Amino acid sequence: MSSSQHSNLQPTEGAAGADAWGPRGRALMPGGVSSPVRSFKGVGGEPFFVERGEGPYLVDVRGRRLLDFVMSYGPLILGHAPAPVVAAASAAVARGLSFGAPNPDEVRLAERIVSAMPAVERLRFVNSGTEATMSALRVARAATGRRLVVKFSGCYHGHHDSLLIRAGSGAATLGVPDSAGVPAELAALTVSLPYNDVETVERLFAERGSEIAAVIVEPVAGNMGTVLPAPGFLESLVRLARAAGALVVFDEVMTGFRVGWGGAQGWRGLTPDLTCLAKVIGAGMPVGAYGGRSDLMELVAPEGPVYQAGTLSGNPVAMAAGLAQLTAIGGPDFYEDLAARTEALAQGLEVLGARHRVPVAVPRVGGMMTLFFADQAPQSMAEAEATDRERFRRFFHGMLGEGVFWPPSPFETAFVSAAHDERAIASALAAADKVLASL
Ligand code: KE4
Repeated sequence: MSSSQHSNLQPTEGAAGADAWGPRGRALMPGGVSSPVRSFKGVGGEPFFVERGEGPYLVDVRGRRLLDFVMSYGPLILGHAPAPVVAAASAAVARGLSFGAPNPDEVRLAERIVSAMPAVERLRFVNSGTEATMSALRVARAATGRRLVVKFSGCYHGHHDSLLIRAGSGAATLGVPDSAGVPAELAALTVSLPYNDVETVERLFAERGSEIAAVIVEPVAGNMGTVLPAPGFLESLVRLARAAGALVVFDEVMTGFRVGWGGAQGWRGLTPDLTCLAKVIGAGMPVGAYGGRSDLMELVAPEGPVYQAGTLSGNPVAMAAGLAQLTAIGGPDFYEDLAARTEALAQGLEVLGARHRVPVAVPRVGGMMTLFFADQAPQSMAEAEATDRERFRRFFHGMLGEGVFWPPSPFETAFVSAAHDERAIASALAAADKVLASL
C-alpha cells in the first residue's frame, strides 16, 4: 500500500514550512532530535516530523499516514493514543500535573507491577530506563560492597557512564567506552562480554568473581536487534552470579510487559535479584522503575543509605497513564493475541524472503521482533554486525516509501501492538513484498 493510499488526511498545521522543521531543529538541538536514533543516522535521510499518532499509525506534518512498527521504541503496546490511556491521563492533567507528594495512582501502579513481576517485591519509580538501571547498579554495589559490573556487548541499558560501555577487542576485556566523556577509570569498572557466551562468563567469574557486584543483562536482547537468549544462558548467569555472591539484574525496560505479563523473568521462570522497567509501564509517559528483593530495596533512601531521588518520579499524570495501560492489558491472556500478530508478520516476512531469494532471519517473542538480512538469527552483537546492513538500509527506505515506518537501524527492535490488526499486518506484508522484490 503506497504512502498515497495512507494519506487520506488533510495536511496539518505543521505542514506549513514542513521542510523547515529539520533545519530549525538542527540549529538548536544536536541532530535536531532529542534522542540520536531518531535522526536516521543509522540509515541516512531526513527524519519526518510527526503531528499525531492513532492506533498503529503515525501522521506526519504533511498529513502522510505511516504504518508504525517503531511505536516509540516499545511503550505503546496498545497502539497510539489508546482511549483508556488518553482518558486517564487527560483526567489526571486536569487534577494537576505534579504534586511533589505521593499520590494514590503511584501505589496502584506499584501494586499492579508487583503482582505481575515474579521477582519484584518492592520498587521505586524513576523517569526513564536509564535512571532505573543506574539506580539498580548503585543498590547492587552498596549491597555487595563490590565495584565491578558485568554487562554484555550489544545490550543497551541507558546512557549513564557505568553502562555506556561495550566489549573491547576479544572477550572479558575491560570496557571500551561507547561514548566520549566516560573516564577510563570508570570504564575499568565495567566488563562487557559476548551475549550468549557462557564460557567467557565462567572464565571471568573464575578470575574476578569476588570483585563482581552485579551482572546486568537484557533477558531478551533488543538493542542489537532482537537476540534471544540461548538455552541455558540466563540460567548460567544466575548460577554463576549466585555462587560468587554477585547480584543478577534483569534489565526488562524493553521486555517488561512486552514479552508477557511477567516479563522475561516470568517467561523463563527466573528470579533476578533486581529488575529494571520502563516503556510499557509508562504507556508513553516518562516512567521507569527498579525493584526486586525487599532486603535490597530497603537499602534505598529514605529507608537506607543508597540515595536516589527525582522531582517528577511517580508523576501523577504518568502514573495514571501507566496504570490505565496495564489495566487495559489486564493480564497474561493479552499476550497470546499479541504474539499471534507478531507471528503473522514474522512468518509473512520469512515467506517473502524465500519467495524473493533474500536471506532473512526474524527472531521474535511476544510483541517484539527484528528482520535481519542474514541466513540465521544472530546470537551476539558480532553476529548482528555481520548481517547485511546495506540491504537493511534499502529495506528501511523502501518501506518508508510504501508508507511503513520500520525502525531506522538494523540494531533496533520492531514492535507490534494490539492496534496492529490483520489489515495492518497485511499492509506491511504487501509493502515488504514490493520492497524485498527490489532488494
Ligand atoms: P531510556 O533511558 O531511553 O528510557 O531507557 C534506556 C534503556 C534501558 N534498557 C533497555 C533494555 C532499553 O532498550 C533502553 C532504551 N531503549 C532504546 C531503544 N533501543 C531507546 C530509544 C532511544 O534511545 O531513543
